[in-house]
Order: sequence, then structure tokens, then C-alpha cells
Amino acid sequence: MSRSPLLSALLFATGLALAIAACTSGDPVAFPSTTLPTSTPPSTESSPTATSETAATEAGAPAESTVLDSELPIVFADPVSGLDDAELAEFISGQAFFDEVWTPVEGAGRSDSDGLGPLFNANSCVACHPSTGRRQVPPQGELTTSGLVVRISLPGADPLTGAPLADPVYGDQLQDRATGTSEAEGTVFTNYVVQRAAYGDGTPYEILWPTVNIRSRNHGPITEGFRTSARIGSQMIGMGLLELVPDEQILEWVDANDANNDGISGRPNAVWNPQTNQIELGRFGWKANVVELDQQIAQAFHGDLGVTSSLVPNENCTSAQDDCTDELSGGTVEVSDEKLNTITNYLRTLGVPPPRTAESEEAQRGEQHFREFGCATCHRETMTTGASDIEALSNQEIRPYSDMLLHDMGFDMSDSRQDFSASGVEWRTAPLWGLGLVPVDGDRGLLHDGRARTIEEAILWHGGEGRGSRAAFLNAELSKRMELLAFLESL
Ligand code: HEC
Ligand code: HEC
Ligand SMILES: [Ca+2]
Ligand SMILES: [Ca+2]
Ligand SMILES: [Ca+2]
Repeated sequence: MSRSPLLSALLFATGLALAIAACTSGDPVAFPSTTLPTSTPPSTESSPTATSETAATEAGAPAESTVLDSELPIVFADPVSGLDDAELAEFISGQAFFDEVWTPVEGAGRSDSDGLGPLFNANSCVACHPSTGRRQVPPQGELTTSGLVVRISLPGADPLTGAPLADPVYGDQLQDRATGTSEAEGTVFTNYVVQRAAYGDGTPYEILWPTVNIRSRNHGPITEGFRTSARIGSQMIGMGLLELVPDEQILEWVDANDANNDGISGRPNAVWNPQTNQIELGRFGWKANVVELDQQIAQAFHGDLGVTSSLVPNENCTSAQDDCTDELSGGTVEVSDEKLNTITNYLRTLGVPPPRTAESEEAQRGEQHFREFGCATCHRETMTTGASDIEALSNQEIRPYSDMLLHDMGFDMSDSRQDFSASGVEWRTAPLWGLGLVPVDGDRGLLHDGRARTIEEAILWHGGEGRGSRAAFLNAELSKRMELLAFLESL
């Protein structure tokens, strides 16, 4: 296999950084924890302890989690400005497909939106990405149809692709719903441990450390030693722009060895691209574990809805799941290439709401603190897109507030699971554009598993490479903290 110089640089950066990750990953320093048994990694396989602050659990009402947040305001609905008529028409069709409810195959009937399941988590994209925003995660109770997805893997990686190893029975994701005579794979429950600490000025705070348990395992045992990773769906804005940032620009910020000694490294995820059959720079998902936007969408159809496509042609059941493999199929390919492309173009051209920072002096002062506290070292302020057929996306200066690289976020954020070259503690810097418009109702669901109920809590969870920034925030006087939050709210 011949490699481009870029790819070699990518692999080199990754290889180097693996050694570093090995030294820093078990880092338990994150913050003064009052209730946490620090020797137990936050593995989602079992609850850390049932001691102290753990709130009462699984009997708890699942009701809330089964209700869709249909009354959320639609804030991420507009296309980027400057689309031509054809692009706008594509945007509108794509939006309808994103909202479309998929149905199981019935008899010989064949529509272009059947093929849901046999195993699935939700029957539409919008169910987990309401108003193309993000779903709330109930802090406690059963997670059916909550928008939180639980990945499963075994230790190790596929020798060719580097992908996580799937369980021979349950595959790579737990589907908690099924069609026909198939049985759902299991039920997931969440619970949390309250962690209490205080700001430098003595103001106390509480954050919730979530645990995820697979309770019923309807298809038999899962291979011993398996790992899980719970992730929520994020809002969908600006992905067409992030897709167009040239690899070189992202790799420019890699500092795998922390050569400049600022405590921040940042490395790319090197991910298998099944379309080109080679390792490339990962961009999408909480661990940047997907290379292309259309792959992310095809994988969502496959894993979350049980809908096959030309990119992922197999149903999501494993050969060990008989009931499932016997179910009817909604055609050789259940979602057509045309529809997949239309949804991809819709998400590509979904616009980023303009920031409102200029309207508030408080927010502008907060922007200064954002830089002083080191936030912008990872939440990179500007990037420039390359050329695209879609003129409105071409050669734009953008402000995503992300470097698109992986960072060690500390032990308390770990899912203890390798995802291509990302270790358990490493996550992609989450873009912050649009953050202030993520609907607020006391249960925002920020960070990869939705554990942070507010922006403030999201900052307080920063450990590992983010611990310097967190400390700066923690020890800043109240007025500065408020200004920083005002800035983030203005994005
Ligand atoms: C069961 C819930 C669920 C459903 C249904 C779902 N998603 Fe997602 N989506 C997620 C989760 C969870 C993630 C984060 C995945 C990760 O990081 O591994 C995600 C991530 C994404 C991303 C990447 C976002 C980013 O910032 O990189 C895209 C794009 C996406 N979904 C599109 C879709 C589309 C299109 C559909 C419908 C075909 C869909 N999703 C259906 C839960 C869901
Ligand atoms: C070492 C790199 C790094 C630094 C420094 C950093 N962050 Fe982050 N930030 C991340 C990563 C990585 C994530 C995603 C974590 C995850 O997936 O759970 C994140 C997530 C967030 C989120 C949640 C976004 C969402 O969509 O869920 C907010 C808010 C945030 N950071 C704000 C800040 C602020 C404010 C600062 C400065 C006080 C800061 N960050 C400093 C790397 C960093
Ligand atoms: Ca199907
Ligand atoms: Ca499965
Ligand atoms: Ca550095």
C-alpha cells in the first residue's frame, strides 16, 4: 500500500502519541472528588459503587425518556446563506428525509422508507437529533429511545483496520428495540454518582458522574471483559464546513509530544476509510472515529435504524442472532444512494447561527478569558475551508472553536475503550459554535455522554490536558466566570 506523505505524517504523529497516552491515560488527578472510589475506572460495565450518593435507580420511571422533545424550539434549521435554487431544493428534501419515520417491512410491501430493524434504537434521525439539536439524556432510569447510544467492543483492535473488535453476538452496538419476532438486545439503565467540590472562592458545586448498565441481556451473555461507550447525538451544524478543512490545516496543530511544553498535545485519530481502503484522518463523532460525512450517516442508518445502504450493505445483526437474520429485508439496499446523498447534502448545508458576542460587553470580556484560560488552545478559533462544488461552503473562514484533534480529558471522562487510535481518555475537541442556542431547560446534555447539565458543568469536567484550563476557571473570581459563560452563551 503506498502512502501519501500526509498519511505518513498522520501515522507518525499517532504512533508517537500512543506512547504518550500510555503514560498519561490513567491520570486520576482530575479533581478533588468526594464520593469517588478513585481506583475504579468509570467503566460502564458495572456501577462504580452503590455507596453514598448513588440515587435510587432502575425501578425509577422510564416514562420521561420515551417522550420526544417535540416542543423544543427549532434553532438549527436554516441553510447556510448563498445556496442556489437547486441546492436549496436539495436542502428541503433532505430535511424531510431527516425527519422521516422508517417502518418495518410488511409482507411483500415495499416502500422507500421501509426496512427499519430488525434491531434498532430509534425509527428516525430526528428522534435522536431533535430539531437537529441534541437529545436530553435522563440522568437516571431506563434509556430506551433516549437518544443515547451504547457501543460495545472487546479489548484489542482489528489488525487490518484498527477498528474496535465487535462482540460475536451483540456486534458493536446495543440495540434496545426490535421489529417482527426479533428480540431487542437488552435494556440500558443509567445512574449517577454526585461529585461535590468547590470553586477557589469557596462556592460549592455538584456534578453528576453517570454510569451505564446493560441490565437484561436477551441474546445471552456478552463476552467477558467487554467495554461499553455511551454517547449522545450532538447538534448537526457546520459539518459541511468541517468536512472541507484540508487535512494539512488540522495536522498543523498536532503536538503529539507537547514540544512547546504547554501541557496540551492534541493528536489526530487515524481511522480506516472503507471507501478508499486506507487509514485517513478521522473527523466525525465524539472520538473523530469516522472519516467522511456520508459514512457517518450510512453508519447511523445501519447501527441506529437497522437500514442498509450501499456503503453499509449488511443488516446490523450478527450471524449468532437467528431471529434477526430470518427477518424480511426492505430490498437489497434499504436507503437508496440518492436519498443518502440528499441527507448528506442537507447536513452539509445546515447553517451555523451567527454568534452574538458583539452585542454584549460582558461576552467580549469573556472572550478574552477564553483565551487567557487556555480554552482556545484546543477550541481553536479559526480555520479556513477548501474548495467545494457548493459555492457557499468554499474558501470560508470559519469559527468552529475546535482543532478537530483528540485530547486526553482525564480519567473521569474515560470510557476505557480504544476507538481506532483514540484511547479511552481521549475525545475530539467539541466544536462550540451554536453552543448558546442548544435548548436550555436544566438538562442540556453536554459532553459525549450528556453528563453536563450546563456549560459550567462541562468546563468542570475537563481533566487531563484540560486540567490547566479548568483550574484557571475554578480559581477565577466570580465576575470573570460569569463573563466567560456569557461569551459561551453568545456563540
Ligand atoms: C439512536 C440515536 C441516533 C439516531 C437514530 C441517529 N443518530 Fe446520529 N448520532 C447519534 C450519536 C450517539 C452520535 C455520536 C456518535 C459517536 O460519537 O460515536 C451521532 C452522531 C451523528 C453525526 C456526527 C456528528 C458530529 O458532530 O460529528 C451525524 C452526521 C449524524 N449522527 C447523523 C445522523 C443521521 C443522518 C441519522 C439518521 C439516519 C442519525 N444520525 C440517527 C445518535 C443517533
Ligand atoms: C485540552 C483541550 C481542551 C481545553 C484546554 C479545553 N477544552 Fe473544552 N473540550 C475539549 C474536549 C476534547 C471536549 C469534548 C469532551 C467530550 O467529548 O466529552 C470539550 C468539550 C467542551 C464543552 C462541551 C461541548 C459540547 O458540545 O458538549 C464545553 C462547553 C467546553 N469544552 C468549554 C471549554 C472551555 C470554556 C474551556 C476553557 C476554560 C475549555 N473547554 C478548554 C477539549 C478542551
Ligand atoms: Ca433493515
Ligand atoms: Ca447489536
Ligand atoms: Ca503543546
